[in-house]
Amino acid sequence: MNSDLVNSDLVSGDLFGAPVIPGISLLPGFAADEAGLIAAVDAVALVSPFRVMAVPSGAKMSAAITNCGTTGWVSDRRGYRYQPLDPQTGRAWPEMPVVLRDLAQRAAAQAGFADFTPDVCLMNRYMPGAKMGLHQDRDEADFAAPIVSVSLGLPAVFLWGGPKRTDKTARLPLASGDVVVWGGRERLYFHGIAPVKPGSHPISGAVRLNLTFRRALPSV
Ligand code: MD6
Ligand code: FE
Repeated sequence: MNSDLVNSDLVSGDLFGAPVIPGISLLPGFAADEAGLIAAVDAVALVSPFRVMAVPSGAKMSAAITNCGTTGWVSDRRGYRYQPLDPQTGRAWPEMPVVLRDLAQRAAAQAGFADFTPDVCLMNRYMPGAKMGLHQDRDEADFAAPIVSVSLGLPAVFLWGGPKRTDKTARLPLASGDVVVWGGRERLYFHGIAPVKPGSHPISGAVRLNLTFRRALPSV
């Protein structure tokens, strides 16, 4: 069992020592083509650049964000929402690259969600020191659909809490190429990312990328 994991009542090891968390499937190294995936992220960012968004309090997030797909997640003084236009460019978000959509669908299927059709990929870019505070993902229309989360570049520690913000958190280390599929009973649990440690990744440099594929709009 990975010694970085704490709170052993929340996180146990499977037969092979891989961490097991209810509601979360970890697919280590499932995103094998890191270079191709990072190139797809770069192509999206040429059209809709990464930008730091404000949260409703006015504070700035520490990760920079962009999106691709038919809608995109945005945050500003008015709140959090999905919208079809990039507020920075005034145009539609870039289409979801086929290599990204395909990876998300294969990962979801592997984790038991046979017909996941993501309509958005929210992209987070972390520089060393950047983090993501504990939050719930609750802006999507349908909590039955899973979220597929792909980590690329610098490693990070995923913080996994409970239904209440004050619940204690377990720590799950995520490496480049790891994919997490998240759904079910724990869909609304609090979670976050610990401050990213300084380092260098051969393809991304001093950057961690996280791609979360979601079903944001109701299926028709
Ligand atoms: C990150 N991820 O890994 C932030 N949310 O940078 C998330 O907030 C997240 O990875 C829901 C499901 C999977 C995730
Ligand atoms: Fe989240």
